[in-house]
Amino acid sequence: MTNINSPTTHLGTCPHDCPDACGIQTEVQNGYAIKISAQKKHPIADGWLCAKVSPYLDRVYHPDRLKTPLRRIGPKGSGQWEIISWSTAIDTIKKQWDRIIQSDNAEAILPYSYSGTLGLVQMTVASARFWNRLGASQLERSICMAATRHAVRATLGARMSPPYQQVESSKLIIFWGHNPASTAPHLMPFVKKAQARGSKLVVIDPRHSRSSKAADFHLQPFPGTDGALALGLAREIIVSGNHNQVWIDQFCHGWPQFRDHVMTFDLHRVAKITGVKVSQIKHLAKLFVQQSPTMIRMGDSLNRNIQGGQTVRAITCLPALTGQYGILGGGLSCSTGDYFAWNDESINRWKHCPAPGRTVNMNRLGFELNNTRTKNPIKSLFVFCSNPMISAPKTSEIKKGLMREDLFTVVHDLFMTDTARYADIVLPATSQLEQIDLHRGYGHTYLGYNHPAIPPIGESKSNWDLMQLLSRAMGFEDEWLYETPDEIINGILKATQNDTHRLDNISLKTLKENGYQPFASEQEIPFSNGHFSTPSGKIELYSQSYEKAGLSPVPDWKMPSVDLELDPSKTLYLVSPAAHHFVNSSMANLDQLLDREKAPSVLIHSADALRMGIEDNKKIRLSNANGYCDRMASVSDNVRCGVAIAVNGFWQNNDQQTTVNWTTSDNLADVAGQSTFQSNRVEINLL
Ligand SMILES: Nc1nc2c(c(=O)[nH]1)N[C@H]1C(S)=C(S)[C@@H](COP(=O)(O)OP(=O)(O)OC[C@H]3O[C@@H](n4cnc5c(=O)[nH]c(N)nc54)[C@H](O)[C@@H]3O)O[C@H]1N2
Ligand SMILES: Nc1nc2c(c(=O)[nH]1)N[C@H]1C(S)=C(S)[C@@H](COP(=O)(O)OP(=O)(O)OC[C@H]3O[C@@H](n4cnc5c(=O)[nH]c(N)nc54)[C@H](O)[C@@H]3O)O[C@H]1N2
Ligand code: SF4
Ligand SMILES: [Mo]
Repeated sequence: MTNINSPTTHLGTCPHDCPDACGIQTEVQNGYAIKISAQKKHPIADGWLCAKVSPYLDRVYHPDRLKTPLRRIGPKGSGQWEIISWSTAIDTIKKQWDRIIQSDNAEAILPYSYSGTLGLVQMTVASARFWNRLGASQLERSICMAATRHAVRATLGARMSPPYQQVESSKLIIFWGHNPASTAPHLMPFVKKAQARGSKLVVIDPRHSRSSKAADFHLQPFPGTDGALALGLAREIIVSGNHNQVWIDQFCHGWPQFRDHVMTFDLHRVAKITGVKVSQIKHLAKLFVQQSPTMIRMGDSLNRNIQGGQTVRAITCLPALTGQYGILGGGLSCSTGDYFAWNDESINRWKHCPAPGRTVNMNRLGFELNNTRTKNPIKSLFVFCSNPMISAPKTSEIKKGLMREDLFTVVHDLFMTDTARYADIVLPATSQLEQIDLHRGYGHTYLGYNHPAIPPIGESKSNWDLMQLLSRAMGFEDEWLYETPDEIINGILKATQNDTHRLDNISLKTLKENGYQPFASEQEIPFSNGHFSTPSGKIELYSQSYEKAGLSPVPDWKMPSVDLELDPSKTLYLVSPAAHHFVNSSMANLDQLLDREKAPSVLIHSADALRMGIEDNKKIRLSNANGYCDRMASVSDNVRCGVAIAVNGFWQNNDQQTTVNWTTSDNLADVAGQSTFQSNRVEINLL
């Protein structure tokens, strides 16, 4: 007989939107999780968890966890609820949807989900099968890194970042618009090992970040000018004769056009655009050619820009000039997302579904909710794994849409988020400790299985359990809507094994036993076979796909138009990067982490503050045509002049405060329907 008091250990994987996808383990005693830690042998987690997930049990057992379904009984957003049973909740949803489908059609229902969990079952499949079967609107999932994916694929054919471990062999590491000390923390030990052996770290970021503290050289361009900086660097490398012509001739397509184009980016012009001195650009160009192998680690903030696609293309072309692709420690690191693709049909089941509904860009949620001119307006919104009132742009429009009396909104979450507050029905969701899943880190090359460690808290249900309830209510009989999570994982693994050799030694059984398994070796050097899966089979300095799409085929940078309504003497760029202690808005309701992140503030350079008469710790308003956000000023020299920084993720907490996304626009980038959070300017006024 087992002793009920002895703890059991359950292997899992961190589900959050973070490239590290750490292997975790939970100790459970008498059905209660008593400790969470990193798996010691997990090659990336290496026995330690980040600041945000270390106190995870506080999140799992938080008194504010939703425990039952709720129905709105007051005006929208009033916070007045009654507890209802699951069967009443599902019945209400079914009745509303039947009505909507009859009067409009299923396209009038929009499922909106994103990165609460990155699991294959609870995110990917739960966002696909039921909704496809229903014929609901499709969601263009372009809030995060769609332009990067598009631009890197156009240039290299695939996003094949080298495993973190290979950074140890780099002589020069460039964090470009990236702050991994906060956002990919398990990369840092590999970088530190390289530095201990004499490698140099360059950080390109308008602010001082936790990562720039470790830098040997820090360049601080204006936000959104990185494309020009990359093209200026390219020019400098070429005119100084330090490019590798033999390599370029063999592996690149469109060299003459690229070379001629970058010649227009002379360093004086580039210095004026970027605010970086000519001498600094020259110094970086020198490091770039002297310190081979060079690895550029590119952050996604760069693609959240109206020229996001062209910016990423310009940066992706740089390592090609000195032949860095295909060598150990060289190249571009951004995502391992294209090592293989999950078999699409096994996820979506398109063949058994009606024609997909129209596609709604998630960055235009507010616009679409208020779009009465369309043939088919959104009548019902179903949000899970996302908190668009905080994370999506142009909050004023989203709020206006959510307040629509004729919109039937359901939110499934662990907490009463700022989005859930506007729902008609709120449903309680399980945490990672309460659900099965499979994960694939986008920073490394391991799959990680997640065993549930504890039973669901209260009456909470996982996303997939909820999809099954909805399928049954809507009368769907297809057996693939009712598979267990393990059956789903097994089916997708098997279907994908027919498409790729990468999963040859991986099975559901081995994953469950080991907790994680590699799908590529740490020694594999991407592109070392010299093949790039672009139309030319080469690195496309001149992109044929961009040409076809009517975009500049060579990476370009143009001066964006300036918002004439803002007073230039009071206007700063506003950058809203990731917080150290939250993942997007997740975890931003935990007191311990809020205390450590400190009160929401906006960082302003002392010269700007002096010029505008702003003092440290005074309340200021950041405003533009989209709206405003009030913050305490934090005056220091930790950001370049002309730029303000307000980290993203803080909650509004019943409208007690506004967030940065009240000022961001829903304009889309040049490619892939990408969000443009970082193309933002605000006027600053004392309150
Ligand atoms: N702790 C924590 N970790 C996270 C997240 C989180 O919210 N918190 N979010 C996760 C997600 S979803 C993502 S996509 C990643 C994002 O992780 P990162 O790619 O690191 O993104 P950010 O923190 O947005 O921006 C990184 C740095 O880029 C700078 N930056 C912003 N705009 C520009 C620009 O135009 N040019 C240059 N050169 N620099 C610029 C910012 O000042 C910031 O210091 O992190 C993931 N990990
Ligand atoms: N201004 C500005 N805005 C940004 C960014 C920026 O840099 N600046 N970054 C953008 C980026 S990169 C991203 S990826 C997006 C992220 O935006 P979102 O995907 O909306 O991420 P979160 O805000 O963390 O909201 C996730 C929600 O899912 C819930 N959740 C967690 N696990 C589960 C689960 O298993 N089931 C269910 N039903 N719910 C769950 C969490 O409690 C949380 O409320 O934000 C974007 N917003
Ligand atoms: S958030 Fe990232 S670093 Fe932290 S535990 Fe999860 S995967 Fe690891
Ligand atoms: Mo993201």
